[in-house]
Amino acid sequence: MKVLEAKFVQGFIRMCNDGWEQGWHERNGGNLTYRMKKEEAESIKAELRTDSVWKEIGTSVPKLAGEFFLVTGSGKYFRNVMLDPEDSIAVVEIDGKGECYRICWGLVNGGRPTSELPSHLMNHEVKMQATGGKHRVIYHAHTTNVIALTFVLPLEDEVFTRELWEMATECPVVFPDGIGVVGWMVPGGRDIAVATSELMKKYDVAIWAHHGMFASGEDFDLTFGLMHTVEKSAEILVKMLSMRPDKLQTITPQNFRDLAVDFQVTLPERFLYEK
Ligand code: 2HA
Ligand code: ZN
Repeated sequence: MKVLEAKFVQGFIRMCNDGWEQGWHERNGGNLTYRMKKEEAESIKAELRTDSVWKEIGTSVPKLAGEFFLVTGSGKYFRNVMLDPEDSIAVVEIDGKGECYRICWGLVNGGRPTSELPSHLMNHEVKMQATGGKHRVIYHAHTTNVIALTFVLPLEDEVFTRELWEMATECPVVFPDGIGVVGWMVPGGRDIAVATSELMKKYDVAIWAHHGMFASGEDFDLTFGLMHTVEKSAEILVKMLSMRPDKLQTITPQNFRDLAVDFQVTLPERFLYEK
């Protein structure tokens, strides 16, 4: 099968465009990676190169040895992915040790996989283990309202989780485990990758202060939907805080406990503190 005709490739391209249309991908902002199923990699094998050079990932992901990923390119614009996918995205293979990658398809005009490859791959490794292989998508976006909130809320998992849960009833059902937050760090390197992947052991979402968000999920719909839900809730919080700094009424800790029973989710008590 042609790479561009494969359903997972079309889903990937559509998600890039969805993110662009949301306004989360100014210039070359954001990145997306997908861990391919064995049969998906097999289905496009005829079109994959095996002669490109192995390059260092910049970190070690031994559990991802031999996996194939679909990734956005460094310096590439989400805005262009739909128009020219072969220029903007790539299929990469991880070597037998989990230390190097090589480009097997795409980036036809040159370039490298996303600058956040270390963070993406470390998150993939953690989430693959934590979910028994179910999670396949890692998505990084520059979500406007979440970024704005990192200037005015304490950078604590409990505060972000609780405030975002309160802004929309669906939130505790969509992300019952909560949200992690890392303070400002230099992007692109191993340190921020380690900090983010630590949070991903507990959560499906991590916020990078003054930068954006990382989300993990099983497929494109769930992962985009998660990012969208968190950012929508952040938008409501920004609007609420702009109208008046205090709430006249809200969803209470007991309301959350009642919701948890009916929707059969476990909401950790550490997020249901008295204010
Ligand atoms: O430019 O979003 O974090 C890509 C990025 C880096
Ligand atoms: Zn970024």
